[in-house]
Amino acid sequence: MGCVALLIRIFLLSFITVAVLPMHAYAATTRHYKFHIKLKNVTRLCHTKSIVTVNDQFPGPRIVAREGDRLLINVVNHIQNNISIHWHGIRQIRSGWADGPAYVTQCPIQTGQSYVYNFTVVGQRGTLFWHAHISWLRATVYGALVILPKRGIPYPFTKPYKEVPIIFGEWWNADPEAVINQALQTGGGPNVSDAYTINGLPGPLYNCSAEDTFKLKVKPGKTYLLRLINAALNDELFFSIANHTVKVVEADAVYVKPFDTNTILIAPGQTTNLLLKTKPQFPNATFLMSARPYVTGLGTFDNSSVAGILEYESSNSKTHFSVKKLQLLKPILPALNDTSFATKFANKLRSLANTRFPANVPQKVDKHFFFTIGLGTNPCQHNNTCQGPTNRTMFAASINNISFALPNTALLQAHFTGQSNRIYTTDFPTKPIVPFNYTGTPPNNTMVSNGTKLVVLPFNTSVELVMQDTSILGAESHPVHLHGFNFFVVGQGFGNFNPNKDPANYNLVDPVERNTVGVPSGGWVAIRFLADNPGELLVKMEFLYMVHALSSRDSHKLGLEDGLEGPRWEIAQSKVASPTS
Ligand SMILES: [Cu+2]
Repeated sequence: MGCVALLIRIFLLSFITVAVLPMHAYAATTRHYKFHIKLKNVTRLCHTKSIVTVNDQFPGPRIVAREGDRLLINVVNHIQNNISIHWHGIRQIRSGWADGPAYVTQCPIQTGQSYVYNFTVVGQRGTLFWHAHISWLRATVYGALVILPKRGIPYPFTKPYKEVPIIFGEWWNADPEAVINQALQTGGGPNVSDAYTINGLPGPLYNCSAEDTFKLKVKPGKTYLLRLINAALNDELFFSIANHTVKVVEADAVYVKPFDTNTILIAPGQTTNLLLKTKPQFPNATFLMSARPYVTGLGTFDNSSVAGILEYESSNSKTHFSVKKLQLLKPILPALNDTSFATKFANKLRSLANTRFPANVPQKVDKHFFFTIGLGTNPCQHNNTCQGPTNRTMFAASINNISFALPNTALLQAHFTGQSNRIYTTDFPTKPIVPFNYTGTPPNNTMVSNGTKLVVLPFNTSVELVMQDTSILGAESHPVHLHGFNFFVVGQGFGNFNPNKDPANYNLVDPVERNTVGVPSGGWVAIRFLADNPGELLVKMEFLYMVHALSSRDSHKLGLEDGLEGPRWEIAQSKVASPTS
């Protein structure tokens, strides 16, 4: 599959001296869920097709737990495809086997088999989500994962009257597996989606979809907590509600300093909690809430808009008025390529950084990494005709010009059974082997190398990673996701990162802490984190056109591409085939 990944393994020198976390009086609960992976016929945009679901639900069931709870989720596979489920954003402290990426932390669950995911939610509360982590099954297999604070612990903001998940997705009329398989074969970008969805519904801006519209019914004068989740495969999305301001209070299950805005930007893999204070009186109108993509690259993309409706309930139930007669107001969203908005929005996100919720930003750095993130090419194989970007090449995503090759043994298993030598090497370069003008005129030779390479870090290393977009085959914003860790976004900028000047401007006081960040188009982002979670980190990039891993290894059946052991990085690309994230 088109993906680039880097695995960073964190060595815990003694596995015996694992500290036991102090237990508070709070009684943690074990919560049991059962996920039956089944096919179900679903109709959207007047197309009926069979999709993969959990328990016949689309989107899938909501998982709710409190901080400190243990989750036991038994996944039973009733379909022909292999599957695995990833708990996106969960830190998985010493529970790497439960993270879910197929061929990384586990072999996939085969037809007729089951697997119990067993993990405890430690030190996290907020909105996350779960999704399938093999091939493109996550196009329909996803759902909300809500972590409430421990019992008796309030939110650090107004107690909401109600809480509502708002999950963005992407819908293909074709079978998503066929879409990604074709892209992997030709080396071109996958066909773009036919619609975006809110909670599985495309809404009134699409043909044939007025009945398939998400409606949020609210009362005047109340505060609602909207738990936004971007479960789309490829696209960063702008979102706005007509004539309403929202307050951002959390990102990736970490509280932020609250700020008001009319529009938010959310990358695939990110979550954002918003407070919506409804108007004090019944307004004689209904309001569209709408999302559409933020796009910076050269490839084709789905430029359509999804919408739901915010509908006020009249306090006067006797008036049998018709909602349909009310004026419908529409929000104004930024232009599709509004990088200025994206930059300003990113800069507004700050950690709470108070006594209760400190921002433990590493102030000193043990290990520096500089990664170029971008596209490249692999040769077209077997006398085929390819499509990326020429008929003799296939698009490949790369980090430091190395495109990740997904193994066919789960990496964590290889490590655990002492067979890592034949599965991966630990020589991933900490910086580009051949430096160049990353955002200037691209080099003529765009070929990447392919391999399953990782970096080994001693336990408790404090790490700074600068990720630099490249202009090879087009500069583009690349969302990057780290498994098993949150990181602090200490700096970002445009052009080439300057190690002599840029660190002076870092925010080491209250930078936002999250698990997914966008590398700015034609720019760079610097993150810091403490490598305190033994396991394996994957730095992975998935691009629209990147199909590299497959091109040289026929063992890569499609879709194998997601996942690594334990904590991992994934770099998803907007508009690129990103099977994971
Ligand atoms: Cu994840």
